[in-house]
Formats: sequence, C-alpha cells, structure tokens
Amino acid sequence: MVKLNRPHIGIFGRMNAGKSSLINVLSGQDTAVVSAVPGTTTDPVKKIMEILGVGPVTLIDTAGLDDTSELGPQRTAKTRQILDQVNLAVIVFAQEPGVYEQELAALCKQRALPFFLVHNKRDLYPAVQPVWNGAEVVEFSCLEKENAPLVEAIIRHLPHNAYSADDIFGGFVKAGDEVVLVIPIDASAPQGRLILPQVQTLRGLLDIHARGICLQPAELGGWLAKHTPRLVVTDSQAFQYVSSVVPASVPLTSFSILFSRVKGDFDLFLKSTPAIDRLQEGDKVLILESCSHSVNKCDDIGRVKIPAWLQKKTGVSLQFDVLSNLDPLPCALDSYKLAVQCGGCMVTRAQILARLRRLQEALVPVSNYGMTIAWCTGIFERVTEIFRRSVNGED
Ligand SMILES: Nc1nc2c(ncn2[C@@H]2O[C@H](COP(=O)(O)OP(=O)(O)OP(=O)(O)O)[C@@H](O)[C@H]2O)c(=O)[nH]1
Ligand SMILES: [Mg+2]
Repeated sequence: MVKLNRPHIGIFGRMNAGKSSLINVLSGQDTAVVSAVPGTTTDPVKKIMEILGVGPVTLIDTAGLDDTSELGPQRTAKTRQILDQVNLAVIVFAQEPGVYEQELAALCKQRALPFFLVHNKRDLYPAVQPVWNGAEVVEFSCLEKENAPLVEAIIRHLPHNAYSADDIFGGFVKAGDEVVLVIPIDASAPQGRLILPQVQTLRGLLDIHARGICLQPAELGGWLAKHTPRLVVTDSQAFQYVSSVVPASVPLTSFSILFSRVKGDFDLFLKSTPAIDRLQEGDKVLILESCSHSVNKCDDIGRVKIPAWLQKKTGVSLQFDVLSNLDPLPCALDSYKLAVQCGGCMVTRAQILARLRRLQEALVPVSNYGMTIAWCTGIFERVTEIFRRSVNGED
C-alpha cells in the first residue's frame, strides 16, 4: 500500500455544540479554546493526530454554522470552504439534530463527502436514534475524555483511498520487474532530498517486490543498452530527451501521469488534454498549482515552461492565470478555455477533486502538467498507454 497525503477530517456543527471540546478529546491535547460563549471558534483551526492503521490525520475545527454576528456570514463561508478540503465530515450536535444539521448533511451529499453525526453532551441530554436520515449517530460526552468511540467511527467512515492506494501502477508492474525512475538532479531539484511522488513511487515498487533503478537522464542510454525494464517513469520535464532514448518497445510514463490516477481524475485529464489543439489566439488558460513553492522566475514549470510549450504547440498567443495553494477558483470560470492542474503532491485528492468538480460544472476542460507536456511534445499516446491498457484489461 502506498501512503497518500494526510487525510483531512472537518468538525462541523452549530455554535456551542462542543466541536472544539471534541477535537481536544480526540487529540488528547487541551489546545483548542473551549468556552460556554457561543462563537468562540471564529476561524478554521487545524490539529494533527495519529490514528492507528491510518497514520497522521489533520482535524479541522470550524466556526459554528449558525453564527448570526456581524462577521457570521464570512465565518460560515469559510466553514463551507472547508467542506471542499476534507475527506470526512463529522457533524456535532447537542440535544436534537435540526435545520443546520440538515443543511450540513445536504452539503456533504452534494459533494459525495462521507459524514457521520456525533450527539455530544450525552451526559446532559437523552440518547437519540442511532441513525438520522440514513447517517450514523454516535452518542458521546466530552466530559468522559475517552476518544475510542470517535476514533472507531472515523476509521469506519474515512474512505480507504483517502490515505492509501493499493497500487499506483494499476497492476502493470509485478514482483521481480525492473522499473527505471529517471530523476534529473538539476537546478530545479530540491536540495538534498527527493520529492514526494518519487519517494512514493519507490515505496510502491518495494511494496510489490519490484526493483526500482534510479538514474539521471544522462545515465539512461548506457543502462538501457544492457537491460530491458518493464517500465520507465520519468520527470515530465525530461520527457523529450527520455522518450528519444527509451526504445519504442519499452513502456514509458511520468510521475505526474502515474499520480493523476491516485491524486486527480485520470479519465478527465485524458479526455480533456486534446482541447489544447482547439485553443485560439487570446484564449485564457488557468494554471492550477496546489502548493506554494518558491518561484524560480526563469524556468518555473507552471509560469514559464508550460505556457511556452502550449504557445509553441498551438502557434497562438494565450493568456495565462496562475492560481497557487488552495486559493478559491476565480468566479468567471467559463472565460477559461483550458485548465492545467499540477500533480498535487502537497494536497489531498479530495482537495483536487473539489476544484475539478467546479471546473467540470463550468465546462472547462482540465488537463494536468504531465499530460499537457506530453501532448505538446507529441508523446501523449505513448505515455498514457499503460493505463489505457490496464483500464481496458488488455494487459
Ligand atoms: N456537559 C457537557 N458540556 C460540554 C460537552 N462538550 C462541550 N461542553 C461545553 O460546551 C461549551 C461549548 O463547547 P465548545 O467546545 O467551545 O463548543 P464549540 O462547538 O467549539 O463552540 P463554538 O466555537 O462557539 O462554535 C463549553 O462550555 C464546554 O465545556 C459535553 O460533552 N458535556
Ligand atoms: Mg469552538
């Protein structure tokens, strides 16, 4: 199993329901501010805890949805944004569930977001039905300071693919296979370490007892003269050179295409990428970068290289907007003719899918970095082939 990024769990509910108290009991730390004054938590607050079998998870405390103070609308808007960033929602209420819980449940259902309810302050109020509108209700009291019932409910409801992917190679690589990872150590490589997709690919190979051979581009030709690997996985930026060195009979793909299956929506990217050829003079393209790396002005992938590849391929001049981190998407999405999503190694799949959903609703085709580079360099069919084959069961 490959570990993905830390799953995010949001705690939602009305003011004073005991959301912050519950986070304190769950994490065993008394750090969230708790008080009888409604509206104590005003901004989302994150806390990390370890769950056995899952690993570290991020808990997000939110402001009460029924905040009617002057800043209430801003606070509740923030709370709703958090719904787009989590893999699981926990809806906390005291006494009885009502309209706010109904609204939260509807927002979760709209997003296909798993959720369960916690009937808190059980010490004060009688138990309610264990199922409410088809959702599980866990009886709880923060006074008991015993987190086991909540942890068990989280494990029951947290989707397995929020923290692990059984096989990033989709069954294409088997035990004993040799897989070459092409990792250029150049100016854009981080100092003294590998990046997360490279580490996760190596771990994925170890998990299935396949052999990972790490090479720099210049060493590839010499190695291939003596070996025939099952697969070559390269950094997308080295596609052109690597595809000219790897024989046509050896399957080739990139880290970002590999991870688009577990971190994005492979099929959406696959069918959207040809939209590049329909781009016209002056069209707007949205580059979606989900982290905040320091920008190297000369050769930044999202700001310089991808725009240059796209303009060269289409032969027209395009306008580019870059969105970093998890900043909200622009309002006028339908003014974009294409969006290009990064590999998303610093964010969760749920966060990427929430963005993709809005782009799909606005009918904007969405590609990703790896597929866009492959399209522009004429090797799209080749580098997506292994997953088309395993999807069609041909291999
Ligand atoms: N008796 C009892 N009191 C509780 C329980 N959980 C929380 N409280 C109390 O309820 C009050 C509100 O708790 P908070 O954890 O601050 O509630 P919250 O949902 O975070 O509230 P806001 O941040 O204002 O939205 C505090 O006085 C807590 O001590 C419980 O299980 N039983
Ligand atoms: Mg609170």
